[in-house]
Amino acid sequence: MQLLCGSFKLDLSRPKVMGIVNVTPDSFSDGGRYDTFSSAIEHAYQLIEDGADMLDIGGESTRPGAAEVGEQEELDRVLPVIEGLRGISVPISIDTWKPVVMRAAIKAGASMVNDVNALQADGALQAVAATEGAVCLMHKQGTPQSMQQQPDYRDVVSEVADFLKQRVAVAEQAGIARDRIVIDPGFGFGKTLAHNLDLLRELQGFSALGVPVLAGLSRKSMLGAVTGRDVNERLAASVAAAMLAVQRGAAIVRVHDVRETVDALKIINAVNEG
Ligand code: 7PJ
Repeated sequence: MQLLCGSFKLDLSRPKVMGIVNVTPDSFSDGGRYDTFSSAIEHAYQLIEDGADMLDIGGESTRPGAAEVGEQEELDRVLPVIEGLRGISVPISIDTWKPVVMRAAIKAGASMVNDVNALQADGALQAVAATEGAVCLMHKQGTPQSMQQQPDYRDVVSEVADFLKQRVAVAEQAGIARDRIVIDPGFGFGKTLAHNLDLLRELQGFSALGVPVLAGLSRKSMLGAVTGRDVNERLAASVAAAMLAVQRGAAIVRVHDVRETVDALKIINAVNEG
């Protein structure tokens, strides 16, 4: 399977690693805008050196309980970073649900939109359809502000799959070809630990929708709930979860710890291809 991603063609016959680059001011330092910019650029180059196949750049935290960021603030954060990375060897994905940010980011050089809102905002389908970029359609229940308050499903696996199937159809109708679309069950987005574990256990079924599956489990609270570890001590759990996702068909894993994930994937690839 191949993913068309602007001028890139991603070969998904082997799982790919998407490295996370947050362009959000560090609340523990008093660094200004330039600090935020330069540490994001530095981090991006490090992730490429570590073996990232693509980068996911985000200017608004979508973690549970996080505050929304204004459109202009988000643009001011991410555009200089995307422009600053022009010419890098891997595709850049923009993590946003805002159509204005999607359009500007693609114009600045991004070739994929990673939307936790699955292009449901007004104008989002059109923003992606008007480009050659790829898109990741993610499931969530509720908003980042409220989603962990009371996640509720009859059958989480089939409800998430039905939603994604419908969003793929809507995206195709809007003119986004199937070979530009990725789906993601949205671990941690309006899900209890049990829901997240069900989704990971049954992840293979999502491949039946006929588009590549992306899994984002890195450092998430579900891993903390299982291990009792703080967010910065979830490396082993994150790598284990990413490998479980890959073994269940995930084509792309979205991770913070690229180097370690790439090493682990090399073992899987060696065994599978040996
Ligand atoms: C995800 C994401 C995810 C996709 C975030 C975090 C929260 N995009 N953006 N999938 N998670 N596609 O990284 O903990 O799981 S932000």
